[in-house]
Amino acid sequence: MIFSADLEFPPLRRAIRAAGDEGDSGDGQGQIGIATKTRAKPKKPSQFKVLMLNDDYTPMEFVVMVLKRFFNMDLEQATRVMLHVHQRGVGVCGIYPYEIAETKVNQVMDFARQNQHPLQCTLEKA
Ligand code: TYC
Repeated sequence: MIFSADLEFPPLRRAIRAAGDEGDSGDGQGQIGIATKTRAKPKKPSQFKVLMLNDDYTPMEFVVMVLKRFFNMDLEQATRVMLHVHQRGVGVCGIYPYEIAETKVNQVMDFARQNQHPLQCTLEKA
């Protein structure tokens, strides 16, 4: 069974389409059907963690700048998160609905690339 909330998550939507599962309208165009089932208990839109990964080359100051710029942290918060990532390998920058989390990841990756730093950022279901 596919609930409409599942279709808010683009990778799952793509997987359902690729699998030709029950979402397929059967017109052979790879189109998915409209989710018509309703939940007795509607779910909140699912949330995604934006994760920052450590590396050996990105300057600490750059990571702090990224956290301030894209995650609206102050200097103290940004420094704490940066040091956590530096010491533990990975850390949470924030938790958002999928589209916002994806936008943040793209903004960070673009900004790092423009500045020739290997900084990596990803998302994970909360
Ligand atoms: N490990 C980096 C250094 O020593 C700093 C760093 C911290 C890099 C956090 C990435 O997500 C990161 N310069």
